[in-house]
Amino acid sequence: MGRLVIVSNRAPSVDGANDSGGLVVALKDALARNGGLWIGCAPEQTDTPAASLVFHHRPEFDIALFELEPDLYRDYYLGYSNSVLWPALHGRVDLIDVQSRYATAYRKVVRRLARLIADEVSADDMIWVHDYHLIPLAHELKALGVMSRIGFFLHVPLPDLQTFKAIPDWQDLAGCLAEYDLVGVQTQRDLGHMINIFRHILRGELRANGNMGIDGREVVIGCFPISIDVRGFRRLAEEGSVNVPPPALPRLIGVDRLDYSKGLPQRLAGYETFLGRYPGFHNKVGLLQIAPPTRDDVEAYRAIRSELEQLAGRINGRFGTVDWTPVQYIHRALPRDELAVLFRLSRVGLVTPLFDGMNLVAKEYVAAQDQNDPGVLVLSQFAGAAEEMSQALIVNPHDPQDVAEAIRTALEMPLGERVERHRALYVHLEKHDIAHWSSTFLKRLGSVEKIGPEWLALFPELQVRAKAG
Ligand code: ADQ
Repeated sequence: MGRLVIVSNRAPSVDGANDSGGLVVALKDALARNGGLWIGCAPEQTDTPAASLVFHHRPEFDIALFELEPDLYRDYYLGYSNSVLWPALHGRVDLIDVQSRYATAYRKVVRRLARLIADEVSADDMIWVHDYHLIPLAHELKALGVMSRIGFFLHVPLPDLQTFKAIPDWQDLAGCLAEYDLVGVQTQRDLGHMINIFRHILRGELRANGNMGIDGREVVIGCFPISIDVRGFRRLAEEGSVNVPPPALPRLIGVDRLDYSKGLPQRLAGYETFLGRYPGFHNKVGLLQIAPPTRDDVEAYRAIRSELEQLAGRINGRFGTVDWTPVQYIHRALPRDELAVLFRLSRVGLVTPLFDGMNLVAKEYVAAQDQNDPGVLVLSQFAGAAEEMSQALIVNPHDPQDVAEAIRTALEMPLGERVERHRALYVHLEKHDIAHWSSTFLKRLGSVEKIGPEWLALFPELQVRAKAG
């Protein structure tokens, strides 16, 4: 049996320092089983990148880093990945910044990476590629004769056909996506979009078994909602909050990367409407918004930062008093254990993205709650998580009145209803945690029909680079 090979833009750190939560937790066991390998970009760029992968050994798996020149990395990562694909996939076609050097860099990086991987993998290894930074990888690997099963998971949304077509290389990109043996997305919503994209752009046919027939091949597609280590996060919140006093006023909390897809200005507008409409809550509630800046080198991200600062200042100026600051705004990332405690001690979790693949904060907020006195989740209908979490208060984040009413409902919700809603959400999450997500995806990928190594032996010409396992 071959190895599991994970490929993502960013690899886990070599010393395990950033393991907590997220993908590493999900994949550690599967990687450890067969001497797995995780391939990702080196954290630092260099003018003289190594001509091969740079290996580091960890007890559970190996990490192989590929090095890139600073200019190439910038055009591939900040350029094509985050100034073309990210806005397009999040429906913000107005923010797409088309530069031909971005697309060139993207394809160059993926092609270079494919060559490094092809030298490393065997036909019976299973390759799992993550996210929009690396969409053409299967195409490049197959061109090099790699025979392994290759799966892809898109963490962000897949938009509808018309929005997808705003990406300058849309036909090409759809073709690249269809070269994977398995393509996974977060939600039924995105699965529907994928079927439409394959149908209209590639003349794909939906088969009775749910797969797509494209160009004489069968592409397995599926919806695999990502989750968190639910029990682990609950423990973190429980243990961390012993002896921590609750906040002086009931707290609303928002935790997000500072990104235009997260709907932060709209959230503040909803809170402002709430305060304007319900003066009885003045001095009786506070909003804590934690939003560390990301991708600061991209103009759209600088703009959202100053917009948010202005809005928070306006609300505090309009409603604040000497003793009361309605919005507390922190620009830093906080350690996971601190976040878990803050979630547990907040009466309302505000998760109101305009478009989000899943949104793990929604799941972390629920996992962190005290089941005997839980808080209430206010969740955008446009977060992937809304498909699974219908017991949250579902809102339209574009409508400040709707958000304001949900905040009031959440603050006034009786204990019995809070407990009931939370129980339903928690029971679902506990069953559908991150381990469930990764094992479902890998089982599906493992069951994809491929030519086995015994057949390869009979056709040596197929083994261009498929070294014996
Ligand atoms: P993101 O957009 O980064 O990821 P989200 O799911 O909201 O995703 O959060 C990711 C993690 O970052 C969470 O664990 C959260 O606690 C942490 N985080 C956010 N803000 C933080 C802060 N201020 N301090 C510390 N930690 C913070 C993409 C997609 C999502 C999808 C995930 C996983 O955009 O839709 O859910 O991948 O697939």
